[in-house]
Amino acid sequence: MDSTTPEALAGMRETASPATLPADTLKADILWHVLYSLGRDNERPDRQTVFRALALALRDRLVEKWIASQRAIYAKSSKRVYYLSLEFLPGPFLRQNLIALGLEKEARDALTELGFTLDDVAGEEWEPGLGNGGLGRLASCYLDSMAALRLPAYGYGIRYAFGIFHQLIRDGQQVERADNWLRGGQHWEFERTHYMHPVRFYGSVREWVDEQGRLRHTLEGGSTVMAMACDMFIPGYRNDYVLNMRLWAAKSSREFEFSFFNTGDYIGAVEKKIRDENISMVLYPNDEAPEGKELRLKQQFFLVSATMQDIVRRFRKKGVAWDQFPRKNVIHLNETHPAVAIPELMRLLVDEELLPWEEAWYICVRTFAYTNHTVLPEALEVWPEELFRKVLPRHLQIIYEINRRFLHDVRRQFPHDPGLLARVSLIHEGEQRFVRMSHLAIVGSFSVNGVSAHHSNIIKESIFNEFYKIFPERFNNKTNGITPRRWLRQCNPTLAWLITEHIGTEWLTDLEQLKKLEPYAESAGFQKAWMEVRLRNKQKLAEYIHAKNGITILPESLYDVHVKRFHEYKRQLLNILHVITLYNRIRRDPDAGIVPRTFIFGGKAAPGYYMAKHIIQLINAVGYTINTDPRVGDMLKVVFLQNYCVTLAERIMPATDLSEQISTAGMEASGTGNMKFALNGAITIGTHDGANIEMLEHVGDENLFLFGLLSHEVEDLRRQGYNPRTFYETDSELREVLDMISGGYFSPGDPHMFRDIVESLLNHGDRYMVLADFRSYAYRQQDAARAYLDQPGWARRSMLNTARMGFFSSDRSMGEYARDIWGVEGV
Ligand code: GPW
Repeated sequence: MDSTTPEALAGMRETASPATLPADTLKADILWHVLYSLGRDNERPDRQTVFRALALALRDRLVEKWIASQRAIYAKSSKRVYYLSLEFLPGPFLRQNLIALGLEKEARDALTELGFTLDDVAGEEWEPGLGNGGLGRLASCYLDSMAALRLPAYGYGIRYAFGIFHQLIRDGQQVERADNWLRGGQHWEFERTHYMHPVRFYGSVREWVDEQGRLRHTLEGGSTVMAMACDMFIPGYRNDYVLNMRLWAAKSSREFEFSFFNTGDYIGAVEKKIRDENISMVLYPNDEAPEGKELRLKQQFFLVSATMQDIVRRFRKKGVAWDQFPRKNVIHLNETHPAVAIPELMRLLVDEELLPWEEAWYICVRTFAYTNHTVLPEALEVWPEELFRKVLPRHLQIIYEINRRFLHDVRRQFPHDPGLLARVSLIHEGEQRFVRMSHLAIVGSFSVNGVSAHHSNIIKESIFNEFYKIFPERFNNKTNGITPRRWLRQCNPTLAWLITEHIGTEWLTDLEQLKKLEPYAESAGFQKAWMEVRLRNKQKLAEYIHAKNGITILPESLYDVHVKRFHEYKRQLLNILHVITLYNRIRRDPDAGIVPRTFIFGGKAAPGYYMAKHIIQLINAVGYTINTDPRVGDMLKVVFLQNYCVTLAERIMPATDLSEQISTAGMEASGTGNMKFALNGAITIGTHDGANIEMLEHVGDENLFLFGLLSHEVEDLRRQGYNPRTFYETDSELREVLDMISGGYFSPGDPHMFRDIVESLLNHGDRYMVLADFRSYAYRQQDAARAYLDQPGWARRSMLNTARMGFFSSDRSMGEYARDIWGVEGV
């Protein structure tokens, strides 16, 4: 019988019991979905159709396990963890889901029979770019680890119709294009079209006294938008456990407003619908610089209000008293973006459940935990009071009451420091008043954590020092981590295989097992195998670069890679100054014996961030000059890869020799790219910042190139009066580089093009201390080049980096959160 006839397919599905779909039905399931879910001829389906059908076939398996996992959580009455984040960056799902379900080989076989390869089919997936960078990606690594650890957890976020923009480089400049990731449908999720919560904005607060003489607050007027749940599944690694990430999409409250119809205003009705659904239309593309727009505040409350309704509904099912709420729930705030959850829970408890304020507050501060991800002053979120009052009038009142009581307590605890109250107040008072979201989050949470040891110390010693004195027991550190399933097993299958051949598979769920590789570091045979795998990865990246950028690079050259969001504090500018320095050395002496290098850059700049975009343009201009200069040849290449995203990171990490982690000391909270590179055997060149410092402690200083000022030296220098010009005047190589940029060497058509970059360094204070660190960076780069010439030595360093990255698994991070903050265990 022909296996593609509807009868044959239906028969095959009947014989497969739903609870245990065996793997060998995968091909039949794909063809079944091609016909019945996608409505296509299943005789010769195209690649995109096969991808969609395979996704549906896997979703069938995921949903079964998800139901079973949810039942287990309910049956155990476990305390639940709610991880609230305005951003998630899951990356493509196909390979991850296959690996977690143990279906990779079956999928390959099924696809081969259908005339496709897994690589081709996986290439059809468009990743959901529902985050900007590190913060969103961390949330997704954490969900993966929560599932691996079988934690009773839920991720909550927003299903933006448009994720982070797609970046093109045109004429050397960034151009943004809309990311229409939902075009063609979404096959991993379930849209719960009948599962909606109302979310209310605006209106005014009416105060009244009820029959018992209580003062009551009721919101009147305003407008209501519906939040529709969309669930995506996150499977644990081969453990039959599946969590969900619930993303809310905005839907108009009524399909059409009847009042408009009554007045015959049909178009007015449609316009209201469109306005409402705008709430979840687009992710704000600003990283570490809040936009302060009304729509963004509405997005935050939209997530919070819908999620709180879900949490309360689940809690109510159990019929226990409200004072048990913190024993049964913990709500984790990923940065302050969802911190309006604190006044929202107070509103639910006080206005709706009629609990006394003190009791409600007692519940609140035992329920919330807050992670801070930045100390950059411009990144700390504040909202103009007027805007807050307009959008969330009752919440502003509640914040004022929280603040009144908090300041009262502070005054009693520190009676002799009158200035203190203004500094810790939840409200910044000045010409204009602002709500300080970080202060709200600290006061309303039982735990406040930083994301690396260094960052957590800075929080305690400087930016939140006064809160640390008030609530010392709340402050703690949880160093970030990354999931080894995506960032080694999936993205670097050949290296993963080499490792597994020698130490078995345990490292996949216990990354400290990589330590067992250390004895092989001296083995010539293993070194050779290691370097062969790495070279093949580098060849593949060279092919990709050739296809995308038309640039030919030497796979044997040193791949020196700087990929992350563009931000002045991340100092891509310092890197390109060094590139130009090498270029000048080659121009002066073509036989200088410089190690052939390929510099690879990637990353997006916020569309309104002028300087970041300008630096992208400079890198591309320098690249053009160098790549077309015949004197340079293969000695130096500069490549800018457009649209850096999770998918592209998966190509780059396995092929990198030198990882650039060169932020101004004290400014990068942790970094997580640093960990991904090192796990794949890259060596780091970096500053004493964020998690670099802990990486150094683990890999040893002979295996990581550290340079530059320390955090306290940056501060001291700034306090003493930093004069960047002295570096310009005393360092002739540096001077030559800056003069070339400002003199139009890289922009012959427009000699002034990059002048303001040099201005920012020489005449506007060089806020990120690029010039102060230049010389020590250049020296350390020379050390790196020398080390690369000794290939066995490099192989040893590379392996030891991988072998010693165990600590940086997100399983370790999540284990610490679960034990020390949340008080939960695996189901
Ligand atoms: F400013 N991070 C980020 F703290 O990617 F909100 N986007 C952001 O908007 C912020 C932080 C915010 C990053 C940090 O820069 C990085 O150092 C850290 O590793 C990452 O968050 C995850 O903790």
